[in-house]
Amino acid sequence: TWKKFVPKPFETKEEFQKIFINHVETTLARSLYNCDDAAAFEATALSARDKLISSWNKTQQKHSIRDPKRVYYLSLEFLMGRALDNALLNTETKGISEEGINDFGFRMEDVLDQEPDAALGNGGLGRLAACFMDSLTSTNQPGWGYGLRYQYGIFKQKIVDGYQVEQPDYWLTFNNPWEIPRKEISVDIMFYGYVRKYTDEVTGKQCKTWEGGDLIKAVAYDFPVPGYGTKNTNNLRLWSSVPTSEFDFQKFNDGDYESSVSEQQKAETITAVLYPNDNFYSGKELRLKQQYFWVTASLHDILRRFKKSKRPWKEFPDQVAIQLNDTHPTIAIVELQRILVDLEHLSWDEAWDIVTKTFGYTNHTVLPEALEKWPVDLFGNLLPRHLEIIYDINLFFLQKVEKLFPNDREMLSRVSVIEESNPRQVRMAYLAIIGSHKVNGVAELHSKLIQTSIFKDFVKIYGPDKFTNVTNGITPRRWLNQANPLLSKLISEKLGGYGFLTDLDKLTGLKKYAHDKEFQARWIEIKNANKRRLADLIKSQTGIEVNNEALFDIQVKRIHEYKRQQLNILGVVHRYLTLKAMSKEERSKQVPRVVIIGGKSAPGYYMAKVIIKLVTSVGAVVNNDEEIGDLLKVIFIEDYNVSKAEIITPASDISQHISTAGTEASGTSNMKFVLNGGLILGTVDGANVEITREIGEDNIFLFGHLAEDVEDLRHKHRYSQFEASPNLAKVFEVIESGMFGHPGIFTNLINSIRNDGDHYLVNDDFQSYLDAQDLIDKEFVDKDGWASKSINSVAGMGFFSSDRAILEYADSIWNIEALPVEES
Ligand code: 26W
Repeated sequence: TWKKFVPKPFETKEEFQKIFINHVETTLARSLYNCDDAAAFEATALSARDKLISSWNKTQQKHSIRDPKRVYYLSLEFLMGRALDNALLNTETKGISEEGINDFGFRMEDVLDQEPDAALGNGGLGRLAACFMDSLTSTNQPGWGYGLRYQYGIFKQKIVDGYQVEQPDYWLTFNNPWEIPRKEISVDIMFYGYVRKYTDEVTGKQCKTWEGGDLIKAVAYDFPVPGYGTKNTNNLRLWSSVPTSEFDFQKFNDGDYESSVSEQQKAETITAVLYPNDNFYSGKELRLKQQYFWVTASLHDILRRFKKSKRPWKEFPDQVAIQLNDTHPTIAIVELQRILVDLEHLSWDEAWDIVTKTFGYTNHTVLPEALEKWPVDLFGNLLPRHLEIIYDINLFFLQKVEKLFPNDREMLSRVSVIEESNPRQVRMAYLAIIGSHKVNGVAELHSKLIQTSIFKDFVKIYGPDKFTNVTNGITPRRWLNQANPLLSKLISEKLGGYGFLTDLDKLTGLKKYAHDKEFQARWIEIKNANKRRLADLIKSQTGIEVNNEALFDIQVKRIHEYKRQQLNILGVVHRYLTLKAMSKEERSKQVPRVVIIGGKSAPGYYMAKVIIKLVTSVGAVVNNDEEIGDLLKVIFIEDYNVSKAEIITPASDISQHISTAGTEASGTSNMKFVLNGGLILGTVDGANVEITREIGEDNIFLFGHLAEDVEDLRHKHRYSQFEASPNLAKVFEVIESGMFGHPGIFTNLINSIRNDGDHYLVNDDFQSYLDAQDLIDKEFVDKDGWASKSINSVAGMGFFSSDRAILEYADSIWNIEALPVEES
């Protein structure tokens, strides 16, 4: 029968080798004798992909038959990183495939290293989406991700002369074994055009239609998302723009063949490049085009699937939940309303009821400069009908507000979706709130802050139940099992297997070993091995050898003033001055430190680029000071990305999460570092607060002012003289003396603190920061004490699994249920 010819996904080393060779010889048209690491990567990936596609098919079939309610996660960013190691580990075939390729003379490490990162994101928001995809599958949720298939991911960072230089990340140079092009799944998307009124012949009603615009085609590419401990495989669908096959025949006939083709070529620019801003809004038309293009293609796909079920429209929210990852996909609310009213001819109220029951909105930032606002003219030109619908949504909303708060005109102008500024702007966050049934922040403190500050009026209008918190999480598959196989193995020995990878609360079982000397010794040995792995990376990238005994102090994240890498490096200068002032004898008693900083600045963010230059300049002096030697090294890690994070995260003794209180919505790398046995130096901000609650306040080094103090401090800065904390004054003095190169380079950075209001409270928190660092130096000397803190911390991290986060969303926002595909 036909079944005989269906190749079985491999389960043994020999089966793997057969499939591998088959891919080398037929798919790649090579032979084993002519197979380099790159080809070995491709063949291994294709073999793993075969396995995933088989479970992907089973999952999608089951979903088609059972037709459960599904969630669609709309995110403009998915920072997936590499996929091969993750796929092998999640399907529990890494062992056999490793043995398989070893026989052929390959080393797994080198093969895995061939894969380019899928870096389709900026930072926290994009990586969260990637962790959520892993957890959606691993907890068997019927859920898809929808995003854009950028041809260029986040730029690659080079350091030239101490400065950041950006290079394009064209990640699709070689075949991408993970993507399945679905050229047959395409949607035509319109831009510009005009709105036409007409009378419906049957009902006699006044209707509107949008027409006459430019058309661009969206084509689907599917990426299988493997889960751990499940037969389910979910789908991530990314859209790519291509010209429509339609042709401007007028131009063609006029003999202007070339320009009619080149017009069409412009289509491809829509998904060409990821915008590299993190937490900073810049109102570019192309960005709005990306948003509409992606949202519309995705909605079209979702509606097509719903229509197959032949259910009435009012059942749509029983079948479909759509989550908006920040405001970037907010036009989906308007587009769904447009489809239901203009094309499906539902009444406004029926349509709006469906819309609001369908959407949920997650806010990821309170920074005012990050909030999306589109100029009304730009918006109306590109999407004329959508702007009209926004006006109507706003009108009905304001009528409701007026009823609730008669005579409060201030309130009306405060909450209006249209900001009456010059130019007038559409406030996307307000639109997202009005069009959703739930709005959530990403950590307790953050959720409380948005309810009492930027969205305060909306809490009054809708009541508190519409607003909720879902604290972020991270996937323990990638961030423990994959990044730190040694620790994962040790834990599995103590807890009797790898069950903690799908039930992270099991980690509490480690508590009883926190003071066990033998266990501590193994724990420390693993930390040391991970530090050596990072030291090798540092050596190969910078040529600098670091002392493995030193305290590894790491801050890796996007460079941003609110994240305060400037506080870190100014503290390093203070440490350097302190060491220089010591006698030889005193110096020999100090704890050696390697300070590691990494991260990208947005290309147009001047101050962040100055901070990078200060870090590299301080490094250039300190690292070559023979008197200091191993006591202090300052390393800037070039091009921080997901695959480097997998090496960096397990290697920290201390990591820094030192944002000005109230500015970091959650942070997720804080969770990754603690899960890998590093301790935190942090402010009382974002998820640091909950981490403290879960692991105990003795296991974290907190410092600095609280969020509730920030407003008063900023106010004070405006009205009184700047008084530098004495230690900061000394640091400024040596920088200005030229100790780290021409001081003019750093003038604006120093001025932002000294003369321009110190918005991020660097001076206010400086001494408290130094005190916390002193405490760290003291405690690090007690190796066993440190190890027990580390073990107890890991034991308390169960809460921060992204599985927990996904189950909270599933329960309280999406109302969906797990649907596992059983073994067949
Ligand atoms: C429009 C420009 C823009 C681009 C990206 C504005 C805002 C963003 C993101 C929402 C910024 C972001 O990544 N926020 C981070 O989200 C993480 C996941 O929830 C949190 O852990 C971080 O604290 C937050 O900064």
